[in-house]
Amino acid sequence: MTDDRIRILLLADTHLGYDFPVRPRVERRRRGPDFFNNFQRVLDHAARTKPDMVIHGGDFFFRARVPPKIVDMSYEMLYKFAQTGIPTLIVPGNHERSRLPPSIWLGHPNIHVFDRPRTYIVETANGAVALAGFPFVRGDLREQLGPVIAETGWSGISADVKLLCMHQAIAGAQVGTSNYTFRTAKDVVQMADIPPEFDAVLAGHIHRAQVLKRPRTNGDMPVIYPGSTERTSFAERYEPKGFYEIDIVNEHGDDRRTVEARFHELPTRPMVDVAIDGIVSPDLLSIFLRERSAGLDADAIVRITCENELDEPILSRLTASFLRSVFPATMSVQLGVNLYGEERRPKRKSDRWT
Ligand SMILES: [Mn+2]
Repeated sequence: MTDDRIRILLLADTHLGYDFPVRPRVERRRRGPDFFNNFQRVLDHAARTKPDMVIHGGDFFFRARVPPKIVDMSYEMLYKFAQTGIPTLIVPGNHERSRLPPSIWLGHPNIHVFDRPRTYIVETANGAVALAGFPFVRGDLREQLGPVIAETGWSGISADVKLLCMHQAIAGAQVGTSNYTFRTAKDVVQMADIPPEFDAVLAGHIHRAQVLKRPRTNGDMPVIYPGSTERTSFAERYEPKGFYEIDIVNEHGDDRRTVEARFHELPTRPMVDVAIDGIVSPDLLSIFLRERSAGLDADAIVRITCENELDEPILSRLTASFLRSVFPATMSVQLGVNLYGEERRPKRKSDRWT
């Protein structure tokens, strides 16, 4: 490794606060701590390896209104990390409705939020990096995107490296177990609308880690999604979770820079489906589920699904307390939407994944 590279750690979609009730009514294995643990693992890695900056691509929290305790826990982790002196930039995502809850914790001089379209400059030993970014933009991007990118002021700023940070779906991004691909919908960023002068796009919103390419005459521009740091739904059950270490290398001594991205995987608990066959008799349901759970990882996240329509006597037994009584306390158990028919499914296919 040479010394003239600019090193960036990129993470996104931490969804802090997910399944983390402040005053839980029932004792059961929650997924909330998994999300905090992986966020802490990323910060620990960064504190050890000391990149020039850390960028969070958005969906820091799991939703817009977060209990003050969750806000404080999350920001305190961020604040402690900022004490290392490493600049940390955050793009507000759709889950926080394009705006992070205000707090004195965010006032740390090393924490920078893209609270509006703007460009931050981070000076490194190997050059100045201009980071243009904007909070998540809802709805039709065909008219909005150009002006929003222009509003960051990126074109008037001189720097050695220019990066564009956003929390949006970009054409070509894939999600889900059947590889749903975002293409031409009006809320999808089209590659041609990304100014070719940027060295790379660093993005959140898509929960599967992937690197896309924006074609250019002088070499493709990488568009990097680190994905979520934990699985937010069963649609992500086969995806490795983690973050990217990105090196920007000035190999040729001229204006051309090479962008290298290495994925670091984080530990996650396995997600498994346990299907109930419609022919299981209600009296044997607990034995059936106990047998199924015996073969699973002790930390499994279990989803109960059905292979065919279930009768009312079976459905009425599938209560939360029943499930807690048959599955080990170390597992998290949830009911799949297919148990209840169509009406509870999300309206849009892509809504499930971001
Ligand atoms: Mn997200």
